[in-house]
Amino acid sequence: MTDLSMTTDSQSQVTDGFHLVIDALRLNGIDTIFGLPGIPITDLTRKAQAAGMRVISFRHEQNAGNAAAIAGFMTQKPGICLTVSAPGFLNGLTALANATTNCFPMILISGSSEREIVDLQQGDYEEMDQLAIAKPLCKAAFRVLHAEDIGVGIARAIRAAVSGRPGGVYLDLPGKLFAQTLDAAAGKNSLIKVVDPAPRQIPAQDAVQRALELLKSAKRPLILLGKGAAYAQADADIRALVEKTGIPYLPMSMAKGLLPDTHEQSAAAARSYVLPGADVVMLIGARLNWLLSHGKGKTWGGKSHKDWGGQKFIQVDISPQEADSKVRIDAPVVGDIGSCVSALLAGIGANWPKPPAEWLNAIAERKDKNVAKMAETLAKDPKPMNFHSALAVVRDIVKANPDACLVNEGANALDFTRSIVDMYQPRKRLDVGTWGVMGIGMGFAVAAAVVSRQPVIAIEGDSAFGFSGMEVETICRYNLPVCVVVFNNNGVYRGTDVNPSGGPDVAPTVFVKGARYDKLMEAFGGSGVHATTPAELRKAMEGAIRSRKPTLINAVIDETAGTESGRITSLNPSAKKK
Ligand SMILES: Cc1ncc(C[n+]2csc(CCOP(=O)(O)OP(=O)(O)O)c2C)c(N)n1
Ligand SMILES: [Mg+2]
Repeated sequence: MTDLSMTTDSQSQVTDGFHLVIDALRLNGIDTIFGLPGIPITDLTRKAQAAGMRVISFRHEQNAGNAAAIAGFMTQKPGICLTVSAPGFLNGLTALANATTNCFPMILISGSSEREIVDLQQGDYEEMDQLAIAKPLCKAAFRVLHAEDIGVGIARAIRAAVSGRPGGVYLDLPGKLFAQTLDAAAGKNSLIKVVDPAPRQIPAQDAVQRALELLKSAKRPLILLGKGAAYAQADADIRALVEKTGIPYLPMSMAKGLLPDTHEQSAAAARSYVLPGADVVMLIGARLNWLLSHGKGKTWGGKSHKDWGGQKFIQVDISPQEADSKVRIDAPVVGDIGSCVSALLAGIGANWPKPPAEWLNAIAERKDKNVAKMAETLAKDPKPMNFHSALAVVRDIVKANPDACLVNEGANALDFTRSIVDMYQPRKRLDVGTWGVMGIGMGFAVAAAVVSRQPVIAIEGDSAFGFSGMEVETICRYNLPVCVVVFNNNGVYRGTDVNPSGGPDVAPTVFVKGARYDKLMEAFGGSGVHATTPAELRKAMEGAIRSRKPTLINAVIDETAGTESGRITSLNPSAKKK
């Protein structure tokens, strides 16, 4: 329950902008701020901490923003990122845009400079028209000019972030606002405790019926679970829907673990068979974006890259505008995922016919073959260690610690981890999402540890890690149970490229060879381990989970083992002219 007491002490007759912001957040059950102090918000961080909020201070705003975004995904409450004006704001903006793209609810609260000077472009300290710049990159953007409007401003930001399709919201708080005073009682009255911030959206009954009829007609049905399904926290109903229909399913990356990846209906190990093979596909909180080849082309059995594969689609989504955005959707079901799934579940009743055995057997056959092939690869012990032999270890550790969150970024380090490491619980796999953005690693790891209080394992490409690596200090400072494993293959994709000109600079994809990322962690009092074999990696990971001590393992990976762009080589243009 939210503590309704105000930070303004009862004796004083006035409150101010600082206290009203804090009170408004607390009134709405927000207890954590991820940010980076400086003018004009330093005192806000201080006073928030004094009021009992958790204030997690980062080394770069982008990481604070990513932390806020993933906290939003994990909790359905908007994650708060707090930054200073212009440069701090811009540093946080990438995370805000990424959150919006991924439908993570977050609010970027940024201090800003004097409106009168900014608007006349007279050169204020950190002058920037932040509201205008944020607008196209988020779901909504607001500015509060008067202390008595802080309550409304925060309420609007919360509603915009979590209602409908969640996303990023920008809230601009000019420096002058914080010192404005208000009668304490009037201030308290001006705050709003948002009632029902993310109202359920019940799907129309005829839409549900249409979807069920189409699903029933299928000979080769498939369910696709997206990140939206994971976000919905409708885990039991989603599992019941999958199990009662008996339909094979594919989890998108961050939906892994919604049902355990070892579930017999998972078709993940037969993805390239089920996508072109299915005749009716039910998308639940999954968009037909590039990650699903836009629902057409060869991935789906189409003749060429833009051709429809012949599937009929049911799309369960909170946004009515999602349907038909890439291919025809025969049965859109619009509503919040929880309400839609429970309506579908009610509609299927007890005697839903299982899909034809021919389809299920064909999938099982492919799965078995692929799983056996993978087991063979994972059992090898090559020297040097490669992605597979290292990930065989990570797979065991995650299996033994299903409560742990798994943060993951990189190219090969991402793709191999996604396909090799099984997840067992919902919302435990946190990764690069819709954009495939590098740099989420340490921000996500910090937030995952703070929010879940469980151990966090971050599997990081050495390039990916570099984007947020300085936050190992943050991890040590807050003594978080984070085990970072840097898959060190000396570069982006591989460490083997050479400068084609023969000049002294190394190739653009290559880093310092044999770098010791473990020493970075040691610099701040954490534990650093240099691991060159699966046995060393296993021992170090087990030790990190057991001790809950901040740990960074420099896992040396064969520099020849990766492929360019990992699994998405086909999206990578390369010069035709040699
Ligand atoms: C912000 C951002 N910048 C650049 C990229 C392009 N990019 C994709 S993967 C990657 C790094 C891959 O190298 P690494 O993390 O070491 O993974 P590896 O394939 O070597 O395991 C880069 C730079 C990106 N996705 N996001
Ligand atoms: Mg690398």
